[in-house]
Amino acid sequence: MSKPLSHDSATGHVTGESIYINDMPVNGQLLTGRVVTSCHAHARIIRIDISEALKTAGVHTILTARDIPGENQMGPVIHDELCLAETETTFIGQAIALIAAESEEAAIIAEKLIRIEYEPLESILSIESAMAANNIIAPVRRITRGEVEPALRKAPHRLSGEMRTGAQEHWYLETQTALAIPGEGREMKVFASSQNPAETLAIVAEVLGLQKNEVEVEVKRIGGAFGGKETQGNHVAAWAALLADATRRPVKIHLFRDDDQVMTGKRHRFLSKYEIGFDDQGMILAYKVELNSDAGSATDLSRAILERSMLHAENCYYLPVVSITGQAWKTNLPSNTAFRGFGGPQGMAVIENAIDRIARFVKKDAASIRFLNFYRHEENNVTPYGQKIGNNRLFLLYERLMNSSEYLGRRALVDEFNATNEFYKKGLALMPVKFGISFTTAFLNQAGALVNVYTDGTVLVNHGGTEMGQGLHTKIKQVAASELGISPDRVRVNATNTSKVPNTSPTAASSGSDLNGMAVKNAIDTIKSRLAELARKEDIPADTPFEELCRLAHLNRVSLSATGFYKTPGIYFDRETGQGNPFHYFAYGMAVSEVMIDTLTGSHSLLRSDILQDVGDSINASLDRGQVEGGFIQGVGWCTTEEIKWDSRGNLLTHSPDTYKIPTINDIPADFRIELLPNVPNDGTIRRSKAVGEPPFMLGISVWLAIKDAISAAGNHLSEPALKIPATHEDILLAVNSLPLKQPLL
Ligand code: MTE
Ligand code: QUE
Ligand code: MOS
Repeated sequence: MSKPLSHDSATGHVTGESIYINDMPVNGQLLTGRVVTSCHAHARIIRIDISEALKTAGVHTILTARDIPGENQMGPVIHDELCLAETETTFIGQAIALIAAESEEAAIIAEKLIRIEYEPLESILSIESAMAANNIIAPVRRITRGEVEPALRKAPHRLSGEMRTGAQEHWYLETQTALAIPGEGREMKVFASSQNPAETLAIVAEVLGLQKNEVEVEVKRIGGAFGGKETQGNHVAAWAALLADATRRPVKIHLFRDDDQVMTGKRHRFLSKYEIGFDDQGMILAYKVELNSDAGSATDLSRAILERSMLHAENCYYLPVVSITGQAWKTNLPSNTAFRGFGGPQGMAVIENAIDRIARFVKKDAASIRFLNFYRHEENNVTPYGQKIGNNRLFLLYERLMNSSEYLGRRALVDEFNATNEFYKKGLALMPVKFGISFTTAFLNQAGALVNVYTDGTVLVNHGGTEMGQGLHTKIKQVAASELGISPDRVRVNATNTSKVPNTSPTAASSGSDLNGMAVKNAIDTIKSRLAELARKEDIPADTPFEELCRLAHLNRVSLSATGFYKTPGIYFDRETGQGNPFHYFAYGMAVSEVMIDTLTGSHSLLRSDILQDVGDSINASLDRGQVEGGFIQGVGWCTTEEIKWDSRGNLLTHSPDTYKIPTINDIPADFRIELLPNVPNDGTIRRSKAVGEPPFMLGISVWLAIKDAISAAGNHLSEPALKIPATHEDILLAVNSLPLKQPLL
């Protein structure tokens, strides 16, 4: 099944030898780039005066919008995002001017001498005020099955409410960084920290007014991305390229942590409204949900993210009658962007909260209500968007995890603990996840590769995916080695480069190894069939070593280099009707988490989490476990401590690690048990594996549900705790204190 090959960079990261952009040796000509940004959320720009700043020693150039040789544009899908602001600013942190200087110090001195005169305008800083002003970013979207209003009216029981999920900062360890090196004429080479080198190339070419064949983008590795460098890595690349083009010197921009947090977009916060109808058993009969996202000031990927939230609004549950609507709202905040899960977590959180409420209403354990409503084979196995659920793993996961986590026994222990402790309360919850694998934008489901075999039998693999810590290059190396039947140390995976493999998709949607693995296999199949033909013609014995075969191929003038291509078969989605088959398959996972809260302080501790994840036949079990751990904990952060706040002017208040709390070693479960579901090959993918990058994120919601269970226990499970995501200690305390009836003294 899996090979114990360790991550490509395991030693390199620990010893510090792995090269990031900031470690690259550049000649003595390197200049530092600095971005001057807006301090108003919404204002007219009256005047920009750079004359004093330009006199600063060591400053080479200062650029504003009018100096852009090409198009002033960096929107990835909709062209509604300026590279540099012109007459108006639409969020705090928006780029207005660029400085290239001999040193960071000189650039900072110059920045202070730039005079920008603003006329402040009214700003919109919340989803509610965007709604009141009808400030939409895209037309409303709908997915429906049946008539929801009559079905809700007919249901024996109904619950309705509102659910808020918060923004989230990516907190990649390497902040946004790019190094642009001018070549001959106006050629430009950019070393980028980007999940999407092809799009970085497109944006750089566009702002410089160049053809795509004049720009080259290379990505060796990214110091973490999590979706934050799918589009927004393009911004620093475009700014650095503008400065390099103007000065004809290499220019690097490496954002300070606080600047990065202020300037870049985050996970979309959502304000969602729902109504759910169900019977006495807790079986769902009808569900109506309105998903509202805060897009920020420009479109970025908001449409695709909203779409994915709608396609995950039912999570693992069959909804006979359903109405899902989605709206993205425009505010004066940085444009929100991709973040692990890509809307999935926001859509799922609403129904998971609703199911919790159903369980409390019918006085049954929430896990049993989840089980009752699961998709079932041959009966209720069609999603609201018309895709059939094949290879449903929910029952396999549920049975195995309920047993291995000893759910029922621990439920009794938790109840007993709660009956005998006044101030500490425990909570337990199960959370299932079904995550659709494929870009819902069909054309993105393609990949390319270029495989070079050398005459000594060693192999250099180029593919379109980027390495951001997830271990993609290690998996690709294993795929190439096993397809060729050689040892992995004879295979090297090259830095991702747009001149080797062009027109690629972002490394995103968890499909990096699915897509690029297949493209690499396709290239290797071509080389293998050439070698087989040679062996037949020349009567070369079957046991000839690979390197000898390669040498003979060269002598017989057989090409040892091939491109490969892959496109996912059978996927389509009609946005108008909200129907189709958007996903190649589903990745499933399940988690049980147990927490304890302190009802006097609102603090919580995560006692134990058991996770069971379906990764098909794992290509590399160590890497997959790493993704499950990291994804889960990042989800726990979103659900508990990571809270983003802005002041009334739109200034980010939580702009550094002292005010924004990501999980640390103390936040992992005291008892953490991860298992990969055994013996579940996934037909039709590379090595029958499954995607793993994003799905475990949403299992973090189990911790939130467990916290809610613990708060509920403080009120004898008689009332519904009002809780948002994240449930910070403050929220927990407020929820406990607002329970109408607290548990009486012992
Ligand atoms: N793991 C690490 N270490 N660093 C990352 O930036 N990004 C996640 C996930 N795991 C990320 C990560 C996201 S958002 C995605 S979409 C996938 O990795 C992308 O890689 P894959 O498609 O190769 O799984
Ligand atoms: C999941 C994703 C992405 C997605 C759809 C998903 C994603 C992404 C895009 C996208 C959509 C339209 C574009 C484009 C990108 O869609 O990451 O450039 O024109 O970038 O279901 O992760
Ligand atoms: Mo991941 S959010 O699809 O980069």
